[in-house]
Amino acid sequence: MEKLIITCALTGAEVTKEQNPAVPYTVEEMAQSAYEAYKAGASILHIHVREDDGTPTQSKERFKVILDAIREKCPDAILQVTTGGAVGMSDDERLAPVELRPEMATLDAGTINFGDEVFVNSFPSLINFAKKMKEFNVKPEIEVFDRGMVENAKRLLKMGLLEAPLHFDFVLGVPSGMPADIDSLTYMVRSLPEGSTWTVAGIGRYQLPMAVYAILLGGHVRVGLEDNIYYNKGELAKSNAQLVERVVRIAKELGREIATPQEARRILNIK
Ligand code: KMH
Ligand code: ZN
Repeated sequence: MEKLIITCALTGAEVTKEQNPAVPYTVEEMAQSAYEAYKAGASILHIHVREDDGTPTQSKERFKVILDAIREKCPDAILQVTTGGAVGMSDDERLAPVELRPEMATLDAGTINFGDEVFVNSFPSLINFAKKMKEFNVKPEIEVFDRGMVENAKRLLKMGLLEAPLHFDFVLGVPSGMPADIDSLTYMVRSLPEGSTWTVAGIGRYQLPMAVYAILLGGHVRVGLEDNIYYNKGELAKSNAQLVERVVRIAKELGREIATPQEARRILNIK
């Protein structure tokens, strides 16, 4: 089995400091939280940015400042920008940080109910996102919330807009999406094109069990406050690093070593 790539999803667009004071907003908070997660063992940092008051933004300028601040503290970490942004943003707005040529960006592979809102990703939009990432030489992490989204990725691959080997993130446990259980996870894994890599992000209380399944199945793991603000039932996570540290401990106990950023680049075929 390959070494384990741990992605830390630092802040997202939905969770707030009111829910958990450890959710980072400011440049300094983002850089510090990224540094702690990286030191704990995260080789990929999944990055949304916020204004100082917590408002999500896809501003290229704000992204640049935050990416630079993170790079200064974590020089070899793989920085993965979100193009999901927050529900309701336009495609152009969402795509802005790709122009900074980060090593990776997310590509949300379909439309889904998201709380009481709809996270819209039409197929023409997917074409647009894939083209932009190809143009700027950014490796997509294909975010799939449901099984049909894998089919969208296969269509893009056939159209030559994505390049194999593909890398997927199964986001499991969003109330209207694929449930976070072992049957769903193995079904998703079986559906992938040959040679693909995958990670799993269990939402909320599913974060830990999904991570353990991925460690055992040879996949990779995403944890972080974006997806889950708790450490245990009723106990808030103290930091992003605390969530990463637990995955590192469990992986080591199970005989799975942790990938460095350089090893993660090789595993994901990032040039
Ligand atoms: N904030 C969600 C609407 C991504 O980063 O690509 C979408 C999201 C996925 O967070
Ligand atoms: Zn995200």
